[in-house]
Amino acid sequence: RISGWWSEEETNQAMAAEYVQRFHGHQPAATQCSSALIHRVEAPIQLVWSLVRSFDQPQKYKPFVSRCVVRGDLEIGSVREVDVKSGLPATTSTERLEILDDDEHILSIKIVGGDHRLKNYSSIITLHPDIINGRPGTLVIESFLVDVPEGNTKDETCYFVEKVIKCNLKSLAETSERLAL
Ligand code: A9S
Repeated sequence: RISGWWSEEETNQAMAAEYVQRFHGHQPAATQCSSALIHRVEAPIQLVWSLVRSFDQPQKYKPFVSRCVVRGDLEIGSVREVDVKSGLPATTSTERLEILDDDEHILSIKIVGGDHRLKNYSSIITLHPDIINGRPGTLVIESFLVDVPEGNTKDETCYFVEKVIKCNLKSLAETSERLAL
């Protein structure tokens, strides 16, 4: 080991930390919770982004979504009505497109309605080119900010939302890697 040189892993960790710092800095209030999740995908960024950027079709990779209808076109401010599969603590979610940046690969949404308990929920997902096992890959970072519902703790809320996002990112990776075969 040459002192002062970073291993590939250390470099990747440092890069991810830099991206989180730059794109995912939320300032949660005392009654809110926030965190960021990172997932490495063994597929090229263009392919992963084509799934993430489809604001009108989250069901392309989100396992809990049964259908989605968007009013208007994919402009900033467009609103989608998401129907959620049975067995979950919700049936619908109304979500607004806040950022869709095809250059920086940034998508941000705000949940503005629905029969669920996630109030003032906003999320940002960013994609970053990476080399994974010597092949073009994608570093996916998703962060969120949400109110802690009455009767729940910050930890419970964070645990619940992180569980959903982990499922979404795992499914995004599986879908992308299958398409990249
Ligand atoms: O869909 C996302 O990107 C993230 C979340 C946290 C979505 C959560 C959800 O759709 C359920 C999965 C149904 C859980 C909503 C809006 C409320 C829930 O309680």
